[in-house]
Formats: sequence, structure tokens, C-alpha cells
Amino acid sequence: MIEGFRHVPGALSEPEQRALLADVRRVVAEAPFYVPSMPRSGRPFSVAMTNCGPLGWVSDQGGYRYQPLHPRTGRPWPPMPAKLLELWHHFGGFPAPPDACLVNHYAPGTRMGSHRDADEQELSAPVVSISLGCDAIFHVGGMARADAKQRLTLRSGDICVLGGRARLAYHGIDRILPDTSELVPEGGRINLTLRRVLKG
Ligand code: MD6
Ligand code: FE
Repeated sequence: MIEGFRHVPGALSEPEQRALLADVRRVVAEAPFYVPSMPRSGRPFSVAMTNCGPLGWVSDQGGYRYQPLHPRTGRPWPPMPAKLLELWHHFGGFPAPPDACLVNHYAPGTRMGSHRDADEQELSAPVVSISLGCDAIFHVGGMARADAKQRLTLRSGDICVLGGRARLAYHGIDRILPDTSELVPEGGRINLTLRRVLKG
């Protein structure tokens, strides 16, 4: 496995997962999930997104970027729940706090194509990812899209860290395994990725 990639299965207990899901519900009540579109084609993502924290990751015909306002409501993203700050410090080990958390909702049948997270200025900070709900087949490769990929199953309560050489590695979600968790009542999977965008 590429240096700097860490998978922590079962990092969160079931009560912790339920508490985090309640935090996500409060975020979504203020900042609803919406479906972004791809920069050039304008085609919609299959995944629905929202954010919390001072900045949020967005995509539209103008490109990928971080911005302080929800693109549909025009309001600031809700504050980052305290539990996420704690998880960042525990698993990320980076001195400055995260300033963005992207929240992805995957219905069964959706996927996330292979990509690198490279829109952040602070590339020495890791990205810390938390999985809730149904299992997902995740792949992580190398610095080039064509590099060999390893696949692993991310389950509810797992945490992944992309730091070091893995920070700019290609990765994505091949598919969601339906009906593998009862955590999320409407089904599917929620993924939270904590980031440090501005130099801290
Ligand atoms: C996902 N994750 O798990 C997609 N990005 O739904 C990511 O795109 C990701 O897991 C950066 C770092 C860790 C990740
Ligand atoms: Fe990513």
C-alpha cells in the first residue's frame, strides 16, 4: 500500500456513528444536499453533496473550488461539529484545525470516479475520511491515473487517512453494496472528508 495511506476499520463505535449521523442531520437541515455538476461537461455527479465548516468544496461549470457559501441557498456553511474536530486531531495529527468538511451522500448505484484531492493550498495536511452507512468498494492507486490500484471495503465507522505520499494519490468509490447497514434510514452511504484548505 502507498506510504501515507491508513485504514482504521471500526474506528467509531455504533453510538459514536449514531451521534455523528445526528450531527450530519443538523448540518443538512441548514445546508441541504444538492447535486453538483462537472466542470467542463456540466454533467451531474451521481453523488449528492453538502459541507460544513468555514469553507466548502463545490464544482460547477466554473471549475472545482472552495467557497464560504452554499451554492444553492447562498448562506454560509454550518459550523463544523465538535466531534469532527476531535477526530481530525486524533487521526490527522495536523496542528491547524480543518477548515472544510465535504459531506457526500451515495445512494445505491452511485459512484465516485478516480480523482485526486488537489484543490487545497495546504497539501502537507492529510485528508481524514469517515464512512457511515452501507459498505463501499474503495480504490487507491498512485500518482498517475494508470498506476496499479488496490481495493478495499470501507464499512460504517471506518476512518481512512490520505497523508504523506498518498495525499495526492488517485482514489475513488467503485460501488456501494446495498442493504449492508441499517445506520442510515434512507439507505446508502454518507462519507465525511475533513480537510485543511488554507495554509495554517
Ligand atoms: C469516499 N473519498 O469515501 C470518497 N478523498 O466516498 C474520497 O474521495 C477521499 O476517502 C480524500 C481522502 C480520503 C477519501
Ligand atoms: Fe477524494
